[in-house]
Amino acid sequence: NSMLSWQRTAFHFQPEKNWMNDPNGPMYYKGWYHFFYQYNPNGAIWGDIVWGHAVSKDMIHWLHLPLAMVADEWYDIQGVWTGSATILPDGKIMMLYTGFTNNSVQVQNLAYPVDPSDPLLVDWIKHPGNPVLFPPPGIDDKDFRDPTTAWFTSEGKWRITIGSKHNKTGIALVYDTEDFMTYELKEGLLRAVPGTGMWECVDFFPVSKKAENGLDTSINGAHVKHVMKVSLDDDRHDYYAIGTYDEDKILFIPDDGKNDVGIGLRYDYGIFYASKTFYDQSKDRRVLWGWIGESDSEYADVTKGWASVQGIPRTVKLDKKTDSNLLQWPVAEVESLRLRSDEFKNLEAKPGSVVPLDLESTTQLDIVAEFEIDKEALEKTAQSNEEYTCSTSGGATQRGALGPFGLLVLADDGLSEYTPVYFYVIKGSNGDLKTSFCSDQSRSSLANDVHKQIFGSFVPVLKGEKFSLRILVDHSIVESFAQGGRTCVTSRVYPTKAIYGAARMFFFNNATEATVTASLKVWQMNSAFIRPFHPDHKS
Ligand code: DQQ
Repeated sequence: NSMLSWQRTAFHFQPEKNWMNDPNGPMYYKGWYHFFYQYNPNGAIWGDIVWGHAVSKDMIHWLHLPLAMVADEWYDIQGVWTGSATILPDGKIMMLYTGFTNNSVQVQNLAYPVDPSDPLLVDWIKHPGNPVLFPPPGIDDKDFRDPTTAWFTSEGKWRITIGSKHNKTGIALVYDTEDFMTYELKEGLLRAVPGTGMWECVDFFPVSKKAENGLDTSINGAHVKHVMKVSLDDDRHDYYAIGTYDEDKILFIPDDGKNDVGIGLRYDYGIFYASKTFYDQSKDRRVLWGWIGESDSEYADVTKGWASVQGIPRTVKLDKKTDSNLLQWPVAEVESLRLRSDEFKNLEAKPGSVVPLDLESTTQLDIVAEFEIDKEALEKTAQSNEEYTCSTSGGATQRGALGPFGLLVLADDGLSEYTPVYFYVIKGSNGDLKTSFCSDQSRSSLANDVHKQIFGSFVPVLKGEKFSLRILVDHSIVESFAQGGRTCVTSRVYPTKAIYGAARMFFFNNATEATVTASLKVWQMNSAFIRPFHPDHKS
C-alpha cells in the first residue's frame, strides 16, 4: 500500500515484505557479513517461521539471498527458530538453532553449509542426526531455546548455553561438546535469577578491560570481563550484566548484585529485543544486532505488508570510564551514507523556548549534538529530592529547573507532531547532577492506532563532560545514543504530517531556570542499497 510507504526505512535492514524478528547466526565469512533472521514468508505477522538470509560487504548495503532454512523436518516443522553460528579454527561453520517439532517440543538442531567454498553460503544442510538436544529432565518442552555461539574451554571442548526457566526463575543451562553432534549437560547453571521468567536469546561474551578492540568469544583471563545478556520473555526487553566468568565453577558472577542478569541494565530503553552479538574478525570488534518491532497496530502492519526492522549494528565495548556499563555505537560504516551536512554552533535557547533548525530535509539524518547548561543557573538552582522517570513522569512537557532540553525530530511546522529526544537534569541533594535520557512519543503522531510511550533511563554524565547525543533518524525509526552510547533509546514513530519534505527539526529547552547552549552537526543520509535476490546473482 503506497499510502503507508513513508514509514518504510531507507537505511535499516528489512526484507522486501512480510514479518521479521530475531537476528540469527550473524558472522563474517570469506569477505562477507552474513545476516540470518526469523522470517514469515507468508505474511506481516509472526508465524510460519523460517530463516531469511542476506549478505553485505559493510552491514549497510545488502543483497537478499534465498531462504537459508525452511520448516521441512519433523523436528522443525512448526518453526525454524533462533540460533547462532560458531566458526571453528579450521574455518568450518556450525550453526545451532532451535526447532519446534511436530509434537510442540523445543529441540536444538545442527546445520552447516553445503559448500564451504561458497562465500555467500547459499545452501545449508541439516545434520542427519538431528535433533542434537532435547529438553533435559525437569525442563518444560516449551522452555528450551536459542543456543548461543560456542566458546572453547581450557579442557579443549566447546561450550554453549541455552536459556530456560524453573518456575519463575530464569536460568541458563550449559552443555559441552566436541563435535557439535553429541553434548554433555553440565551440572549447575551459568546463572539463575529468581523472578525474571523465561530467558530467551541468551548471549555471553568477553569484553576487554583496557583495550578498545573486541574479543573472540573464546577469550578469557584476567584482562577481560564477561557480559551476559538475556531477553526476558515476560517484559520483552534485553538486559545485560557485566561480571566474571569462573570457568571451573561454570558460573557467571555479576560485578554488582543489584545489576544481576535480567534485573539491571538494558541495551536499549526503547524497542530492542532478541539481540545477538558476534565477533567480527575482519575489524577486530564485537558487533551487536537487535530486532526492532513496530509500535503501530497489527492491522496497520498487514495493510502496509511488512513489520519490523533491524537496528543499525552497534559496536560494543566496556566503558573504561565507568567500568560498570557498556558503550554501544553505530558501526562506522553507517557514516558512508552521510551526504551534505549542516553545522550549528553555540545556539542558545532560553528557558521555555523552541529554536527551528534550518535544514533541507529531515527524514534521513545522522545527528551529533552537544549541550551545555549555563553555569549561573547551575549554581543558583537549589538542591532537590525530585525524582524523574522517563516512562512515568510527564515526558518532555514536565518542566524542571534544569531540563528537559534536547531536539524535536520528525516534527511538522505547526508542531502538531514531534518526537522529543532529551536530557532531564536534576541537581541532587549532594549537589551532583542526576541525568535522564528519554525519547517521548506521546505527540509523535496524530494517528490513534499507535503506542505513544515515553522511553528512557538514567545516563552517567561524568565531571567535565558535556551532555552529548547521537540520533539516527530514518522515516519511522529514531535511534538515540547518549554520552557515547552509555544509554540508548530506540523508538518507532508514525507521523502523518511530519513526513518527507514537511518534516522539520527543532532545538528545544523546556527548563524553567537554565539557558541551554547547543552545538550540532547534522548529516542528510543516503538510502542504502538493499537489493532483491535474482537467480543470476548466483554465478
Ligand atoms: N523468537 C524465536 C525464539 C525466540 C524468540 C522464535 C524471541 O526462538 O525465543 O521466532 O523473540
